[in-house]
Amino acid sequence: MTNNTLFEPYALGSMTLSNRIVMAPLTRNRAGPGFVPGDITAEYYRQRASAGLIISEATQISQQGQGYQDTPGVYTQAQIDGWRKVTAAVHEEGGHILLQLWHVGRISHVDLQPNGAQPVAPSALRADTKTFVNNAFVDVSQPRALELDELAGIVTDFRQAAANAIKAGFDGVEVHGANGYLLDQFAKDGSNVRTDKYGGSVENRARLMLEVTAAVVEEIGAARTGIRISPVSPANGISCSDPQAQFDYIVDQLDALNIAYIHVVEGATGGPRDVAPFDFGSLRRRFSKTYIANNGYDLELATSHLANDKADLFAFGRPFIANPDLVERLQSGAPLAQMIPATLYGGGAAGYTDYPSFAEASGK
Ligand code: 8OZ
Repeated sequence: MTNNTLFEPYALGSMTLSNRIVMAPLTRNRAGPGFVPGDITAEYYRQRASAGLIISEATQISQQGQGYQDTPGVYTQAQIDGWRKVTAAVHEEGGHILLQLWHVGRISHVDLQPNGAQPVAPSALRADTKTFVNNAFVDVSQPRALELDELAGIVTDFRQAAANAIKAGFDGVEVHGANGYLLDQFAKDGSNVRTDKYGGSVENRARLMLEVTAAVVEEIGAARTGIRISPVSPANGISCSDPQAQFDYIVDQLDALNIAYIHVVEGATGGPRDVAPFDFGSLRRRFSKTYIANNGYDLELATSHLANDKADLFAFGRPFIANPDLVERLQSGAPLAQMIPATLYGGGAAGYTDYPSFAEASGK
């Protein structure tokens, strides 16, 4: 495998990644009080810094944007200071890290919202899904529809969060436009029945995602901005009657914004790649910069898709949990460790920073 170009450097924006393997964003629910990432989180990302690029766990841009317990934020000074330790650790190891900017929209619970308010959404349609709050999986709360005059504030929150990410030392940001959260809720007609200029047509449903991305670009520059989308994923009770038309349009517009990359969840998030018919090649062709492919990749599939120019970079999620040295293991052919599902969400070091590298595990 020594001449596999997966393990060769790649230029993304102004970064030179040491390989084409990306650590996908992974929610781990280990933020401390005030939703501040702690020293343990710096250690976790440090251990995984041999990824060509790390995309952080989804990070709420405001309290309203939070949907699960103990996820980190990026809207207070204490949170920015906490993240600074994370970015310093990754940079010390020679890695690169972006912050994923997140507003959950309707995937939330009144107990997490400011003053116990209802979560917000494009339309007052409750998702048939659960969230994790008060140490239990519970149904998400009934949301209220955002007023037209509230949308500019959400764009501003994303913009400020991007500025905060740069202050915290991140190499850039990824807008979370995937997995049934706020921007995806606007984009898809199963969750958006608005009759104003943010609902109805393909263009109208795409508007908020594109306005947010444009604001982030204006704030920190296109070379430091990427976005994650999941055109056909049913994650978090989302559905769309016209994903190809919708995401062909979105990607054309993202290309015009000149952002560094699109990160595409191909299929059902964490599930089958062939959940619904969709031509991902169409997105690849429409976007002139970097295409990061995600979902169910292993070494063989990534190698083959790279050889066939279907993607530039490959994001691995769950394999990074139990294999901090995933890149080295893939390159050397070392076996992969299996993660322990019970310690995926919440808790402390167990199942977080205590997975050894292959060298440590084998005493080498
Ligand atoms: C798993 C659990 C909670 C949140 C996503 C941010 O799907 C998430 C997430 C994943 O994008």
